[in-house]
Amino acid sequence: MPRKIIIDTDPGQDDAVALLLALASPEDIEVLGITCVAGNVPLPLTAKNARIVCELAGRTDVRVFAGCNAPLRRKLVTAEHVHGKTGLDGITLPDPRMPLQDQHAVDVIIETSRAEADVTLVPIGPLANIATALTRAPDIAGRIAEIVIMGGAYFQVGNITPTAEFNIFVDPEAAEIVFRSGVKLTVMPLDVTHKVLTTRPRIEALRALGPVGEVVASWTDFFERFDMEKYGSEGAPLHDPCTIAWLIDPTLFSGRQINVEIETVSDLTLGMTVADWWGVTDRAKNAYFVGSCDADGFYALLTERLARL
Ligand SMILES: [Ca+2]
Repeated sequence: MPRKIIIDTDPGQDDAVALLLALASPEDIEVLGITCVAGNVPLPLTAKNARIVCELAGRTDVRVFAGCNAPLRRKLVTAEHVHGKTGLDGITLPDPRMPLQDQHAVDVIIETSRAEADVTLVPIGPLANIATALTRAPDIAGRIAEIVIMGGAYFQVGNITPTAEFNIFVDPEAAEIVFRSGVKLTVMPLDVTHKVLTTRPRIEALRALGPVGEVVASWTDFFERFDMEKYGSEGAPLHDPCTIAWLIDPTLFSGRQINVEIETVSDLTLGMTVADWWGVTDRAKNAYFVGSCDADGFYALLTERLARL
């Protein structure tokens, strides 16, 4: 039976690859809906980009919803410096023709979690939609099968500040609500995504797939310039697709069940995921925090699945 998921997203080129991987994998994943949030770029663009990606995948049947246009209590911070002005810079794709659904993303998350047994939420942007749903409808915490998050960092520390990863930094109060919700959590922090690098051979294999692979390669070509300059590595991390790859084949990844708390007060370390990797506190373990990945296996899976589109 495929896992029923809602992808909560702020596309973003790496979000787009995560969406494509999910939509290309119907035997493993049933996408009940795509809920959009403000993050990498403002909400009107993330809601547009999600539909561009659905149309690229030939999946105009998937329903796309807009959600929170700002973090719970803070001004939105965006990341055009990484993703470009549109969020999907690197190649120009047609404007979407499929409609944005009328319903608010938060209502969709609540209604779907109540209606379906065992829904998995996959947030790959800031956590405003998920936190708002959990706050407004606390009963859904006991019904959600799992939340699989791209966010946070411990050994890699931070990417938007010296100590914080972007998704958590943008909305630390929302992250705190999610990490304290009691729902089963799996977290893909920078510690793992920085091991999933867009090396030349991996990207050329994707580019050779045809039109969809060429689009993906154009996206990674665009954002890896920024990351390679920043990190001096061979290729850039491909963050968000780690969540979907984990749902398809968890044996590619390994991590630890640990306590993770979110810093919401300090100016210096705001949005830090304080991860008790070494078990030095007796705080309750609340998250499976992933630390490593078979990167070649990840790219083999991604290439095999995107070849279907
Ligand atoms: Ca994202």
